[in-house]
Amino acid sequence: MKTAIIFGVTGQDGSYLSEFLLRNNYKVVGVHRRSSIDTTERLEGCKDNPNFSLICGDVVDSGSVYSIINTHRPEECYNLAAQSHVATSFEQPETTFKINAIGPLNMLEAIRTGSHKTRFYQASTSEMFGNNYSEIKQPADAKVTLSSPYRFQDERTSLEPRSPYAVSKVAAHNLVFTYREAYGIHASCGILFNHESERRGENFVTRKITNYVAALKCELDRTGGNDEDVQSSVTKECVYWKGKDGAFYSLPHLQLGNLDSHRDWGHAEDYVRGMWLMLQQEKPRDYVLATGETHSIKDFLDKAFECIGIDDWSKYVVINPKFYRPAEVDYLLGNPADACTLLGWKREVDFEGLVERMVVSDIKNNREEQGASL
Ligand code: GDR
Repeated sequence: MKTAIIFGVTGQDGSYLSEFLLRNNYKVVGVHRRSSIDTTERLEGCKDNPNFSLICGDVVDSGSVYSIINTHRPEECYNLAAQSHVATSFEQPETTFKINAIGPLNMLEAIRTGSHKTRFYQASTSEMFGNNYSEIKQPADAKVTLSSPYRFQDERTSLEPRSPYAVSKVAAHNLVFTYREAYGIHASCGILFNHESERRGENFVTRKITNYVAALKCELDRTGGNDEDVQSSVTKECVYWKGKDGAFYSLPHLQLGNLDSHRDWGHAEDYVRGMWLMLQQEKPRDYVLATGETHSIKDFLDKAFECIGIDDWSKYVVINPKFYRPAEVDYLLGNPADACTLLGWKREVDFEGLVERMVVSDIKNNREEQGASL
């Protein structure tokens, strides 16, 4: 039985990866930071598995990282621990840099000095490309119609980070390359484009939207309101409507920032399979995981509101400059051709399926919470 250590096990990806590895007969050691509140709710699916154990550790504490890796000497080590919120990295650049760059450095040093056979996965990101992209012209004999010129990012696109978060991830990405070349460590980076799910943190734009849409649907259903009767009040910063009992009900607006940026959104469950595939290859290297499709935040809003039968979301959404970033990444569209060809990786969930799953799950959560408070 192989052992895998996952740093950052309590996050969205950590929980899906744990479940995947346990299904594939691994012993999983999950590492999380000590906290006075319970942060393990995403691990409900693995907590009772006898092959799963949870230990405390901090990636910025080199002694802690060294001791964890050398106690277990795992076959595989996945670094998913990060300060992963891009906007927060502008407010806390030093913390972001320490966790995201010094953290993996500690792991690589522990592997180099005491556990050389451990294969290492580093969570790199499409944010590293910034506003850069590669470009090809549509070939005359192309079998599919691409936007022309076709702009994308892949493993050969150069990195132009635009946030403290992205800079910290580039540092880690380059460290992995260095340790691979200099010491022959089996270390690979997954350059993952945005990947979301029912377990996504609530301050990322997708989950913020699906949470709101679910709350709206549940409130309209509960009070007998209708989209056609809903009015928007700018002064009260809310929408309101008359319920079937004649009383007025309201919900705050959904406040968002830049709606024009484009992201390549896939489902996290597909992406953790890709992480594992990278470590099964004889030779380490970096791979892009993406869907090959891009959508704007407006497209996401369209699809999410469509899931609850609303065609026009404009009265529900207001722009709050607070959610704009000092520097934005405008356009991401990943080309996962290498991962598809060399790893045999393929995403299963498409954009529409992703949004539907998130909205349905948030409606279910909302109804359960409403039921519990009755
Ligand atoms: P991103 O994800 O920065 O791409 O990084 P996020 O969901 O935070 O933002 C996506 C886009 O939406 C715009 N936006 C808003 N974003 C947030 N969070 N809140 C808002 O209210 C809002 N309004 C508009 C943003 O400006 C941006 O353009 C994610 C993270 O998971 C990273 O850790 C990961 O590396 C990359 O994806 C791939």
